[in-house]
Amino acid sequence: MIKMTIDMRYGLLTLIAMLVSLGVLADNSKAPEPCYPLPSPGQVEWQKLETYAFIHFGPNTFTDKEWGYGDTPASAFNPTRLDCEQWVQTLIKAGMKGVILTCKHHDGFCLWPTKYTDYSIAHSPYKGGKGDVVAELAAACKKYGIKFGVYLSPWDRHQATYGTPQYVEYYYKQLEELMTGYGDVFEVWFDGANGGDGWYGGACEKRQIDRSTYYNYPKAWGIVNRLQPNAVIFSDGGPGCRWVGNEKGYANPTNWAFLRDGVVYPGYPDYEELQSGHADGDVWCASECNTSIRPGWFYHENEDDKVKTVEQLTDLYNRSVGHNGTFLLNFPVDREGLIHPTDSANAAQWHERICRELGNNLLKGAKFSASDTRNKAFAPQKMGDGIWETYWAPKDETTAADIVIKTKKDVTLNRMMLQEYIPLGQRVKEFVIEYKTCCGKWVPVIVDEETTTIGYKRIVRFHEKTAKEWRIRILDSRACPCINNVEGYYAE
Ligand code: FUL
Repeated sequence: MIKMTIDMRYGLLTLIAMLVSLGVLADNSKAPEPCYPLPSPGQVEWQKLETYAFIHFGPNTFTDKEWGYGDTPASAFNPTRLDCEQWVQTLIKAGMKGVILTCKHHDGFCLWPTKYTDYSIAHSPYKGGKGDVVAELAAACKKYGIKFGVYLSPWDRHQATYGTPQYVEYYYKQLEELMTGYGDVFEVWFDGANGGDGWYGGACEKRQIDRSTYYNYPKAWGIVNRLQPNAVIFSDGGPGCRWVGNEKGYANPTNWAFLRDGVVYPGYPDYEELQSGHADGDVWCASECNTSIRPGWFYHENEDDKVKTVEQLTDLYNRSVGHNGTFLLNFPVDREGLIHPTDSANAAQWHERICRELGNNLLKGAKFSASDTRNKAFAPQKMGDGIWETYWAPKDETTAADIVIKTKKDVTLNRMMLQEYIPLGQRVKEFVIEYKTCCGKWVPVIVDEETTTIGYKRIVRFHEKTAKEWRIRILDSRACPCINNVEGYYAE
């Protein structure tokens, strides 16, 4: 054996330090290098909201339509018992952390007394023209501590100027009103839908616009960023968060929080790609899974018996929040101005069920170990400490590793929840969950969907198994995995 002199040791350490600084060798004494693209701190906080609500309300509620043509008189808007506090109380019982209101839908009617058109609540019978649903909802949100968001339809079937540059200026001014008059806004929704035909001041014709250029979205987003710097901007392609490419409320099990920069715009024709994101994307843009608690977005009496069941909502939660997305659930407010009792009952029971299914972490107190760990600060036990900010990580060069979880007694599980520490990027490409049989053999649990990406949150539902030892095999990852949380549950 060669004995090293002090000089030799010093030389070796200097050489290692040089190679690390040149990027030839990884420095495993520090935190892992970020794996791009990364979310902004605001995007991380937004994803932690997990579930929030949509409210669709306006003239369509009174005319029994989904897309108003833009010619319904303002006098049609006449709720008799409108109560935004009832909405917010219902949403809180449903576990919602915020609400986004259709301040203006495609019909162009404004739920606030805008300065820029007569086609608004100020010309309706509601509160003798003195009402402002945007202000009433924003105040109720503030009172009960949930977030408030804005939907302002770019397509406007009422305005005579729609299709000209003048309309776009009008749109920006309305956006400014909403971004300044109603306190903090957590999300702004830019809808990509445009069916072409409309009333347009009586012209009653089809108007085509170039969806990728007409609205000059970067300018609209600039207004939001300037006036509401913390708001997350939703559109088909972000920039804050993206549409998930369907209106059924789910993301694919393989779901990347990335998009290729500059490719997707509101009205993007290949929107099915958005269900999984772009695996090779270079900007962070996580998915928001939107759907309505009823078949329609607006209230229709003939859908009173078609409200989504607790079962259906639970399934969607697992395929939205549990597939690395957020869940945006719409509540159509009825003609009186209230959320219907069936909708509120189902939503509240759904929330109770989620709390029951995922409320008791049976892996709490279990011992975590891993086939590789970079150093003590990133020890495997960090996955079981319940602290979001701490995580396990192996060495930089490790892109496949095993995590073993031992419990003191046998536990029966049929759900596992995994989380990546996303401030350092989304990394895991493929994993398998296994349990150890009584004869010491590792066997994969039976899952009905692919176990590929994890992201902010992945909930895996599997056929129940009883064991004392569980193993998560990370088979492939874009860089060393950084896992901050692993929980296990038994859902009856
Ligand atoms: C779509 C719209 O056309 C629907 O009416 C609804 O507002 C939904 C959330 O987005 O694009």
